[in-house]
Amino acid sequence: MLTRIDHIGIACHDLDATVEFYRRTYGFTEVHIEVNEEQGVREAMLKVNDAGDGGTTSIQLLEPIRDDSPIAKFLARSGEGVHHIAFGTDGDVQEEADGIAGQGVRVLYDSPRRGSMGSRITFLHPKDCHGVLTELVQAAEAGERVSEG
Ligand code: CMX
Ligand code: CO
Repeated sequence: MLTRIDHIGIACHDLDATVEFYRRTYGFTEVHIEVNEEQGVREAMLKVNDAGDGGTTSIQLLEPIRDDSPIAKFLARSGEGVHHIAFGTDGDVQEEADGIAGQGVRVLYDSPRRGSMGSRITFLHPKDCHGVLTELVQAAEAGERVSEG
């Protein structure tokens, strides 16, 4: 089951400046920064709240590290702004994705890839979700969390 908003993904040109804006303006001080080579981003997760199901709800700021990454492409076309929403599941993310694929929604990955802090992620095509790029997230168990970069 999808039990929370895990995060809102926001594309930005300058990660450090945008993190500073969120800290200063909203007081979100719990920040985790990492590089995800596969996704082509340097990213920051700013925790907004505990979600009550063991997960959290965060703002994910995304700065491209390559010109051919999805975030670079998005910034070139649309500029800075909301890029995707991510729902958190309390179960297996692939099972969740399979169920949604069965309703005719395109799932972008054959199997989950690595997201922030060791989570498992996949995406649904925005054209099948009323214009919203949608991510599904299974948080790592507390003991499995890995941070990189
Ligand atoms: N939200 C809504 N619509 C979007 C979109 C977005 N973020 N990105 C692209 N689109 C739309 C475009 O507007 C375009 O629409 P039109 O055909 O009407 O013009 C259409 O989708 C195709 O756009 P495109 O630029 O050709 O985009 P691509 O097909 O190359 O890529 C997508 C789109 C979703 C398949 C690609 O961005 C992707 O694979 N995303 C998943 C991975 C990702 O986003 N990683 C970064 C975040 C990592 C993280 O969250 O951890
Ligand atoms: Co995301």
